[in-house]
Amino acid sequence: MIEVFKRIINSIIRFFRSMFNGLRRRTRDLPGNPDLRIIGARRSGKTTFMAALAYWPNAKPDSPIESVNPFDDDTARLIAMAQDILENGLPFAGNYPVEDLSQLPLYTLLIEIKPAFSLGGNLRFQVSCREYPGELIEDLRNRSTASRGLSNYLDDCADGSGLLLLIDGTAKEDRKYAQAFDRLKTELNIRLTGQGKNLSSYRIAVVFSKTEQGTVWIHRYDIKKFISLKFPQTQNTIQKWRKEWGCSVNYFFCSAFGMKGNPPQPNVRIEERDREGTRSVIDRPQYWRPFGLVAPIYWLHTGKDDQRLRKMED
Ligand SMILES: Nc1nc2c(ncn2[C@@H]2O[C@H](COP(=O)(O)OP(=O)(O)OP(=O)(O)O)[C@@H](O)[C@H]2O)c(=O)[nH]1
Ligand SMILES: [Mg+2]
Repeated sequence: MIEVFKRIINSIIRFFRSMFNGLRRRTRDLPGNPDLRIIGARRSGKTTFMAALAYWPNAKPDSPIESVNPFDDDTARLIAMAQDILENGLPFAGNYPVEDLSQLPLYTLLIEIKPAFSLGGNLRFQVSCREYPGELIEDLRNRSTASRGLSNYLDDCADGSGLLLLIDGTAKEDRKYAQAFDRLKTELNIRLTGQGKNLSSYRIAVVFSKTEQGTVWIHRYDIKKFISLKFPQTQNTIQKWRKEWGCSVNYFFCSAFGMKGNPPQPNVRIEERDREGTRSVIDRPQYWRPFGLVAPIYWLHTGKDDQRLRKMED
């Protein structure tokens, strides 16, 4: 009798253990496939951001990100370009406006992140991203040029589900960004309300690139202070945008090239520096490890700010 009872108890324990392990390991797919748009001035680092994200070089084993995988041919080509160009210490050629927007590549990635606690499985989500040429910022500022090209880009942008504004953190062009984003707000408002979309559910990630550079790096623990010191007018515009739409805005730091060594130094060779920002290439490709690239994408998708993804240092 006791033997039978023991056997029953053991099989119940086995059943719950296998269920628990199954739950632990199961990868959960986040619903939805956000379709993001990246806007930023010339050489703010848009192509490099996407390429570094897609390539995801030298990930640390304890990184909260399990993997980043290409989902289509455009993205596979971007990775090949990252290997050919960035890994050989060269920069990308700039992107230029096109007549037909369907020619613009739409990069689709499958990103898997580890659970915040050891219990629970990985989380997987798919995201598409389209990069616009930096000229758009100039066109937005220049109210007299209501070019058809600009209008086409804005129409396409209004079809996206969220916006990533990329700003070179080393640039000294606060006024320029403030003016461009103010116009962008007005133009998108017309289009989104025209489509009957709810402005309050829109998300805007403001991302500062090239954070490994000293002038940005020293502010890495206080992004609010950084933006109010270096980009006060842009901050005003974005705050106004958030209030008027009742939408969500969040700020992020990132570097497509990252740091090297201990104490950490920028893994970068500077080619040129001016008001527009910094032009540079990777110094030691074998230690190339970007940071902060997934945090804004994940937030744009879920509205959740995962602090692990913001980590910049070892
Ligand atoms: N220091 C540093 N330089 C970077 C980083 N990301 C990009 N760059 C450099 O910034 C310059 C411009 O990068 P791109 O990715 O071509 O910029 P873009 O925004 O796509 O430019 P357009 O296509 O002309 O609009 C290049 O010299 C890059 O190597 C970064 O994280 N750190
Ligand atoms: Mg580009």
